[in-house]
Amino acid sequence: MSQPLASTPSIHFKTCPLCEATCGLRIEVQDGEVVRIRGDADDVFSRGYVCPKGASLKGLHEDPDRLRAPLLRDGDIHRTACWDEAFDVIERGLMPVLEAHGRNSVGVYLGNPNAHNLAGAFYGRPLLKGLGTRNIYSASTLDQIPRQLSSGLLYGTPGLLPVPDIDRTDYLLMLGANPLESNGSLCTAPDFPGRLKALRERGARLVVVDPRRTRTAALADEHVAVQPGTDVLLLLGMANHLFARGSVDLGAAAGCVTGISDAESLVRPFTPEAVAGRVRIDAATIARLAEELAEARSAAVYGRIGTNTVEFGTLTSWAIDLLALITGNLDRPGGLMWPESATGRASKDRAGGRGFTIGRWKSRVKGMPEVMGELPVVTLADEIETPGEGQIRAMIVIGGNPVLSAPNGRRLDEAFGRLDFMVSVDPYCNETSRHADVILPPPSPLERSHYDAAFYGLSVRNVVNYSAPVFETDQLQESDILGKLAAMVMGQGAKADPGAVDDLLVSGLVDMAIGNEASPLHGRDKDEVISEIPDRPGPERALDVLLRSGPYGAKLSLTELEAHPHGIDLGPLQPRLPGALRTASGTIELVPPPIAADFERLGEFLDRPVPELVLVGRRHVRSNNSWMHNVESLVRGRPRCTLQLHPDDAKRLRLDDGASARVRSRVGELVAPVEVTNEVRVGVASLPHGWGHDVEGVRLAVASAHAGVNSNLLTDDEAFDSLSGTVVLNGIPVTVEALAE
Ligand SMILES: Nc1nc2c(c(=O)[nH]1)N[C@H]1C(S)=C(S)[C@@H](COP(=O)(O)OP(=O)(O)OC[C@H]3O[C@@H](n4cnc5c(=O)[nH]c(N)nc54)[C@H](O)[C@@H]3O)O[C@H]1N2
Ligand SMILES: Nc1nc2c(c(=O)[nH]1)N[C@H]1C(S)=C(S)[C@@H](COP(=O)(O)OP(=O)(O)OC[C@H]3O[C@@H](n4cnc5c(=O)[nH]c(N)nc54)[C@H](O)[C@@H]3O)O[C@H]1N2
Ligand code: SF4
Ligand SMILES: [Mo]
Repeated sequence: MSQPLASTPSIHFKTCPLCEATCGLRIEVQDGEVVRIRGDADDVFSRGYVCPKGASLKGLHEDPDRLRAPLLRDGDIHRTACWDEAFDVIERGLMPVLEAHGRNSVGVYLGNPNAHNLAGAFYGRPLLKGLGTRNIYSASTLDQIPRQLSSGLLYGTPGLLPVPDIDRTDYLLMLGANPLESNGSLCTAPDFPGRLKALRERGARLVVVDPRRTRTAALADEHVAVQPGTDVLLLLGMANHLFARGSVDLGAAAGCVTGISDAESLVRPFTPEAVAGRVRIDAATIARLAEELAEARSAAVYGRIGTNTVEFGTLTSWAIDLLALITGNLDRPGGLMWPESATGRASKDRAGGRGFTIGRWKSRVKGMPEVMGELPVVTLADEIETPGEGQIRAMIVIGGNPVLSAPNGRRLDEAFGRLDFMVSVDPYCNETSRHADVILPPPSPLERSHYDAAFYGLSVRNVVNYSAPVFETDQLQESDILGKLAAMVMGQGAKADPGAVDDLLVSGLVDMAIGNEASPLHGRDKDEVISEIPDRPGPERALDVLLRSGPYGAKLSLTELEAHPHGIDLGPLQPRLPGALRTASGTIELVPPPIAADFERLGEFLDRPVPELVLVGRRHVRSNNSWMHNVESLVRGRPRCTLQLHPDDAKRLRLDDGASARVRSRVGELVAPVEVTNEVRVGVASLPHGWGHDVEGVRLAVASAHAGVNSNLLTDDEAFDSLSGTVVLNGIPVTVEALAE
């Protein structure tokens, strides 16, 4: 079992890996057990903030249902096995599928936790490369791909995601985000709630656009209750108004933009008056919001899930950047800015590159274009169900629970049940992994090291923080699990040594560093560089190479980070135009052809009648997508998986608070308890996702007792943003009726 690394009692500092906020935790350990978890008051970024999830890592670590050893399917049940046996079963089950049916016959699904651990950062790619399949799916097409795609098109690389500079802004227009529950996303800002309060205290203005009066909206100066799915029209109405008034000012971006007059022509039909009825916000408000944005000393526009997982997700994201640009707020302190991640590639300050393309290949059944090397989850069930060459017959699911998190969950559940072979890398036997022939469990967050490689690239300050494991474990580290799977699919057999993948990884990264003229390691002797990297197993060496060769390489290394357990603050965000641009022209290409083409869909959308009732999601600070419901302290209290309805809708539907309602959509139906509340606007119902734990075969004692229902039985796998393939999770037309006794 677990043992403390240091003698007891001891204090450990660790970055919380559960969400994007990267809070520093102070963990007190005695006799091999966690005594207390608090926020680390000395953390350079989070300064003591912690939410209930971070504080409950003890419960997660000690959860008896959290798997400590692999599980193997034995008929309808799973039995515990040793690691060697588990890899033997994978060798015998997976390799024949690859050999008989080719590389594309094995599909991969990567879930959200991959973005939150070093194994996902470094070992996913070798595994995917080794597999050579085009059937790669991830939670990204249930989430942020529209934002990445719009950045790819505008700036030449999907890695250049601008974030709102919330600590310095004078005006924040926030759409479809609820950081008081989510703690922020694509905008890493620990203590987001505190930062919003500080924003208001310094006299800046906060406007929240959301069909629900969330806790974030309640904190704002103004709440604008938009019709779900229509933010694109609201934003275009605002841009139209500014163009028409002639108050367009590109600020720092002037001189690095092409296509501004094309953009002006594209938005010309979308006057505030033309869009008002569809967005259900009056034209005067739309015009006023635009003027406020333009007149503020600095202003940022920030959109998240409610603007990404909608029918026009990519265009909404584009319109957000357009507004920032034409109000002079792109790349300006207090506006939208680009972080400079310490593990990013050091680059010479020279604009231009190869640009960004999508659709290099298409999905087999529906011909959906690849974006960033992956195919949309909305078509995963098609690829499993439809016979023919390239049909998916086996799946590897890593840190994902698509049965609960992806649209049309029932169909996907059945599709997984039909696979010839399935591997899950997951700490739980849950709704998805219960279909697996083999479940390989990674250790708990307290038993692994951590560095937020993904989220320091989306952060409101440039920071770094590395934390060592709190406890040792005799489980395989996730990097070894993925490294071993990578070696196996490359044909090295079940006894393959994952360490060989480490060496390959480090060698490749050193080659890149030496070859990059902007890197501090440029031109150095390879063996010499490798000999300077402390020899450690797992992802640490790779992380060290990236730190040493990155934009702050002259002053950073893993050793340096280890000497600073509360993190190192590298300062506020800095302007990066034009050097950061990677488009072929070296400019911001404001109207790339796919964006222009997508405007053709908008006409029909503008004229479409508003449905009587649409469903949106919601998050709660004690929940984390589908997987933290087995921690008692987080699910205690009133059930949270309720169907929120506005009192007028409840009355019309003859539903009282607490009644059971049947909800139907095009693809499915469910029964949920009704919560009548003014929090949602008329015509909008809300149900959180990630629930529905009462299915056969899961090992989730606590979660099953607080089961809730799976809202993704209602979301539709034929409703997606056609540019990015990202599913519509918000604004699903539904009907609701009282459950007949
Ligand atoms: N506690 C907790 N934290 C989390 C998570 C969690 O599950 N629980 N999940 C993490 C993940 S994976 C992510 S991606 C982030 C997401 O972070 P956020 O985007 O901040 O998450 P949500 O709370 O879902 O906020 C989305 C808001 O959009 C609103 N909305 C719905 N439809 C529309 C629309 O059409 N227009 C507008 N303007 N608003 C709309 C919803 O009412 C909701 O308030 O949170 C992360 N943090
Ligand atoms: N209706 C609706 N659906 C949604 C959303 C919504 O707002 N509304 N949000 C969408 C969003 S933004 C996202 S990101 C997706 C998330 O979709 P997924 O990533 O598919 O789902 P999660 O619930 O995050 O599941 C994470 C899985 O990883 C496991 N896990 C936890 N820690 C680790 C680890 O360290 N390593 C490994 N290997 N596994 C681990 C958990 O046990 C769980 O099985 O859901 C999407 N689905
Ligand atoms: S806000 Fe996120 S990072 Fe911070 S303690 Fe909570 S779950 Fe962890
Ligand atoms: Mo997400």
